[in-house]
Amino acid sequence: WISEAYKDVELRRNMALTPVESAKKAAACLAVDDYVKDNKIIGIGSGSTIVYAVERLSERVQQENLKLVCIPTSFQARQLILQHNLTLGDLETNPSIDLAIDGADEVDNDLTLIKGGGGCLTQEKIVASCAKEFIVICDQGKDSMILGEKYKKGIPIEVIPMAYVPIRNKIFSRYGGELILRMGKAKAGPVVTDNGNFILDWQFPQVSLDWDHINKELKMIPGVVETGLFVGMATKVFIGRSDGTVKEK
Ligand code: ABF
Repeated sequence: WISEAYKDVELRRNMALTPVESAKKAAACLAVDDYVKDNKIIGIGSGSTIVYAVERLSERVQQENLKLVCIPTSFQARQLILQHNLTLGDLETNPSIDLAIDGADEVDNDLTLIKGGGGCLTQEKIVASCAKEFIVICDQGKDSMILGEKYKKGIPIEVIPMAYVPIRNKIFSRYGGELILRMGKAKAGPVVTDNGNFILDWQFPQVSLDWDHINKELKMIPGVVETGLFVGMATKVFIGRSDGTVKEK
């Protein structure tokens, strides 16, 4: 009876979600249920889809008494972990992570990702790089054939503030496109990341590019801290659809 009642509550909760939110939730819950086991160290990503994963983690911790340590990728992720009474850890005490779960802005068929629309790319990449498995969760609006076809804001590049103009010029002269300094909502000044840096959004020319090579070249420019290109990092991607089904790739 309790579980039937619980399902009804879930049903009502789902009905209140928009199609996109239902898709995010479906992907997040399946990823947590498929990959999270007891006694694991788990990297927690940022954004809106990860919220559903943390909610599901919290449910499972309560129901199954799982012992998990959660490593945040941002201030937002840290808050989420604490709000859900999960155990907070860090890379100093847990430098090796079993599993990282995170959202993405776009995913192509090689599992190359654009991330960083929320500005947390550097810590997200560090945490993902420390994880044995890196699981991505998103809705179908992020699923693409060619990178750049869905996420129109371009590749986020975190830069040291004093270097943003020379970096912008170097990327433009090498590759073209447009590089926009990301501004805060009130346009009062640039967005400042959790690491105290700026973000350039690179709207690259729309052709098929060697992302691994480009990522390495961008990283060689002095002042570039990190890029939102995640190449060869994702183990698996869960793509939710609004009907609650999930595509895996
Ligand atoms: C983070 O959140 C980012 O790297 C990415 O920009 C974003 C995805 O957000 P959402 O889950 O809200 O689509 O994972």
